[in-house]
Amino acid sequence: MVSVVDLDNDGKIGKRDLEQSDYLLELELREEKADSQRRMAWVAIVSMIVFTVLLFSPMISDSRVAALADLLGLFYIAQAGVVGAYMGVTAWMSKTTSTPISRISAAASPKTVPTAKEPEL
Ligand SMILES: [Ca+2]
Repeated sequence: MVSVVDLDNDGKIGKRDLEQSDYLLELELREEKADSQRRMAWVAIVSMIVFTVLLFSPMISDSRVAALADLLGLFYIAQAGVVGAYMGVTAWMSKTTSTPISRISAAASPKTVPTAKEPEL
């Protein structure tokens, strides 16, 4: 967790410190979300591989595989859908969401940041 601290080291907790810690918290949550989505995609890939190996192993009889054929088709489609959606959404989000670099450079440009005195809380 991110706590509010004097991030710009000017000796007081101001509006800017709050904004920065808000932003750090947002980044942390975004990273957590991305981690869990990546984990889900990996589980989907690994489950497809494990299921395929299991189906070809002698532990499962041919009749059982034949009986489950329809269900297995749906299983593969669903798992591949999870992986495909993960890749698509990741690519889309990297284009649409603002990156830390773009935000920092926007905040650092003199046009957007007034040089007013930081209000104290
Ligand atoms: Ca400060």
